[in-house]
Amino acid sequence: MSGVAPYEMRTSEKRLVLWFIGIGFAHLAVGILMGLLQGLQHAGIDLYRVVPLVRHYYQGLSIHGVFNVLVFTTYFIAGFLLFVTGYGLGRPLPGLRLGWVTFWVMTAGLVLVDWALLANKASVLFTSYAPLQAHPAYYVGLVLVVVGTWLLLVIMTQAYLAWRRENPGRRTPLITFGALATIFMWGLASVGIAVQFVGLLIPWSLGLLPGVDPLLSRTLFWFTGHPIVYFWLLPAYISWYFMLPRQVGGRLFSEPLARLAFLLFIPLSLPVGFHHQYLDPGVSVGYKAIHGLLTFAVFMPSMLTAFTVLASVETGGRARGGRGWLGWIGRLPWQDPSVTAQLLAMVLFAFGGISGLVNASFTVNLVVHNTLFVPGHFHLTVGTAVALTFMGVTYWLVPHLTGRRLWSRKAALWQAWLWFFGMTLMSRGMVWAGMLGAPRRTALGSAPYFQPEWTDPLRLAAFGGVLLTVSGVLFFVNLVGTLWGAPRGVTTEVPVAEPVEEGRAMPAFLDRFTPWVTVTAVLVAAAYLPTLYRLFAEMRLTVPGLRPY
Ligand code: HAS
Ligand code: CU
Repeated sequence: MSGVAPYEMRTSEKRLVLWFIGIGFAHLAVGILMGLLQGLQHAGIDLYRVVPLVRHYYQGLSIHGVFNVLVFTTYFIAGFLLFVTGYGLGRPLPGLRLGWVTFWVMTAGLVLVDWALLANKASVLFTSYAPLQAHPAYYVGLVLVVVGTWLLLVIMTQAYLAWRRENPGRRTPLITFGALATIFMWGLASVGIAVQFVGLLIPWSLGLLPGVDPLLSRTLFWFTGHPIVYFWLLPAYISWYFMLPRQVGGRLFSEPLARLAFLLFIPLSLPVGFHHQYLDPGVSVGYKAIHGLLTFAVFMPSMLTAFTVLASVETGGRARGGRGWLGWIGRLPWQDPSVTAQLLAMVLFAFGGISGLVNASFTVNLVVHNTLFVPGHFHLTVGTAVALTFMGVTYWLVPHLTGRRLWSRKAALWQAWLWFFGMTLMSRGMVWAGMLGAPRRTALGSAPYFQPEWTDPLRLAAFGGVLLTVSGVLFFVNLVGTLWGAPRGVTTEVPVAEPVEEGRAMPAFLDRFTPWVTVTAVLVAAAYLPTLYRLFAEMRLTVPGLRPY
């Protein structure tokens, strides 16, 4: 039996979760505003002189990337994983005090990051691409945020082991199982940037190293930089697999398939980082090809997800009276904004996945690499599958945590649809411009080489960006209204789905992490060690830091 008994978290735990989520969304609000400025700049409307917060496109782009994909995601995920771990295990978290320590370590780091970005001392984009050089405070701040995620790993492991001792022989409750797979994968993945920041970037920015080796720095970055996308995605999958089916009145279609998908992400997320470096010199073609093949392997657990989640949602549509091949879709509770946001997030994720395959294909990557095609891809994945799902989750989670009603259901529904249409137009524009050769990470609106055929796609993208901004405003007004203005005393249930076949026999390795973590270590060593060994052996710390903006 993998079901979850209703459990009421302690107020202190709820407060911690709320703080994580609140700080995450506050950063997203600023990040979205920066996105609007970029979109308009591309379409020839330059507002950087008007908005006093930022000086130029590259500062705005750095804030946009860091706030949206590093700060918002990490903070929301920290709150959400703590929540599902405690709720799923049905017991108080043993490490609540450590939870607050985690929060303060991360937030101390965040203050440094915010300062450096807003003071234009860290306009190095979210990838920290050396030889662009930031103020040391920026790198130290990000390291503290990562240390925070390791403390989270400690808390969740403690909670899990305590639960195992109390419940010998029971299967790990599904939501907690998903959270553990996420954090174990991240624990392994984060080693790359830890080495990069502590070993290279911090001493270099402090002047303790004569220069930096850009290739080594990038390789360490992508060691973490690819799996980080699954650190963002898997919490959304926790909701799609184990919560959404309940919200639509259905059940999880297959428990073993769901567990298998989460477990496969542990070994397959990591050994694929070279698909970001197909065009980098200094990594052998053979290893690039191996990472390319493994990228097609990590595509698979998402295909399993597409099948299992769709089948689960279908059980809901049919239970609500849906008939025929597609009739069940109309019967889904589309008036529930939490459901609508997540279903729309899935629809766009299908296109995000397809564009990922384009990127992943070794030779086709030549055409799209460093063009706007890539931002077109990741606004469908992290910008929609993840962000819109987190917003959908917020529509029940914040009412649950605060005991207040959602301030406006109608505004939430508008928000979800506007995000969907806005992102459809924006990413279509970006993908189109990218295929016409428009570069990414570039202030195109003032580029002397601007091509006339980029005008239409960039206008389309900017229009989509305006719709997204309106959607963002609706979201934040609703969030603030729910936190401070909505009626109190309302109970909101935590949706936890039961599998179609409860208690069905299942191989033990589908409820164990150690074998999967071991396989990961072997696979990663085979895929990375020879290249890393050579790069370290041939390391040349000669390139000086650049601060062009
Ligand atoms: Fe990616 C670049 C390949 C997934 C994010 N990716 C990026 C960058 C980001 C990013 C941020 O191989 C840019 C980094 C930078 O700044 O340079 N990506 C892939 C592949 C996948 C993939 C193969 N990416 C993601 C996810 C992300 C993300 C997830 C964030 C969360 N990506 C690449 C490559 C590059 C890259 C190259 C480098 C490009 C370059 O040249 O620089 C796969 O994991 C995708 C698998 C997804 C699927 C879709 C499954 C669909 C589902 C929904 C089903 C529901 C339906 C509707 C149909 C197979 C689960 C139901 C609805 C009803 C109404 C009933
Ligand atoms: Cu990747």
